Amino acid sequence: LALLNRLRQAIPNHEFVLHYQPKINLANGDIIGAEALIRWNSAEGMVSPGSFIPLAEETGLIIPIGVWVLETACRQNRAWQLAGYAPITISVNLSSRQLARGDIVEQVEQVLAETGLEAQYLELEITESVMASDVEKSFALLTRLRLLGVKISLDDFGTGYSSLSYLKRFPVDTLKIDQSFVRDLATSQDSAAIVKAIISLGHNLNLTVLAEGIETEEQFQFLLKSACNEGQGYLMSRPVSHQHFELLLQR
Ligand code: G
Ligand code: G
Ligand code: MN
Ligand code: NA
Repeated sequence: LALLNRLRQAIPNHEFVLHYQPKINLANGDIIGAEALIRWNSAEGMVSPGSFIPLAEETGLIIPIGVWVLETACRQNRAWQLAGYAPITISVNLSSRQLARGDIVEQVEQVLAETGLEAQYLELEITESVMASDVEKSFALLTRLRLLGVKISLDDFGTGYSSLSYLKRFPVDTLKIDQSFVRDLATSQDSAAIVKAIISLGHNLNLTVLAEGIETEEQFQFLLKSACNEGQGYLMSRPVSHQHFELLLQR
């Protein structure tokens, strides 16, 4: 309860910040995007999203927090564009609860209008569990978001249990291969086979494929050879502050 009371105050107290992790074009190393990841700088120290996001989801606080994240991320991306950097896509994680509310399309439209960011430079990351909860409703909302021009990526892909027949007609642009498969690439033939299978599945469906959790040069080379399009992970960069990310854009 103490944590929950503090969490309620975190927005008014300006205790949240976003960190940004670059997404790289594996073939040429260009930064093509950034995933926004929330950090809570509470009076009692940093609290990891792994512990407060579930609480925020249970209590509904994820709704105002989600709006804050969306606004802050879009405003930051627009600021980088206005500063003259080559445009990148900003990716924001969405909880199923944010889709369940039903007004996510209006929220996104409003934030894009407010911040002046073009829809093509915003991507929403959802997990497979989102489509499992209410498929028809998720389909409808994601389709409307894509009509706005927003991109959709399927996060942690391979860990859920989505039917592959959904995927064929699911309104999605990118598959994000879950980091567990990437981590075990060198030691597990099964993981290597799964990664290759996801890449060819994605490409056959005309999707971009991104691998997350790349930590070693060996993993990087495997993914490059396997024609994975994009990558993200500590090998390239940890999630960093907006100031630090701007230094990465300058290189
Ligand atoms: O940022 P990592 O560093 O610790 O993130 C832990 C978990 O929290 C991940 O599953 C990530 O998707 C989730 N997360 C991080 N930021 C956000 C956010 O802004 N919104 C939601 N819904 N989840 C987030
Ligand atoms: O659930 P989602 O995929 O949105 O969460 C991304 C999480 O992965 C964040 O907690 C982020 O800090 C973490 N992360 C990003 N790159 C790496 C990496 O190379 N290795 C590990 N172990 N974690 C990573
Ligand atoms: Mn994510
Ligand atoms: Na993920």
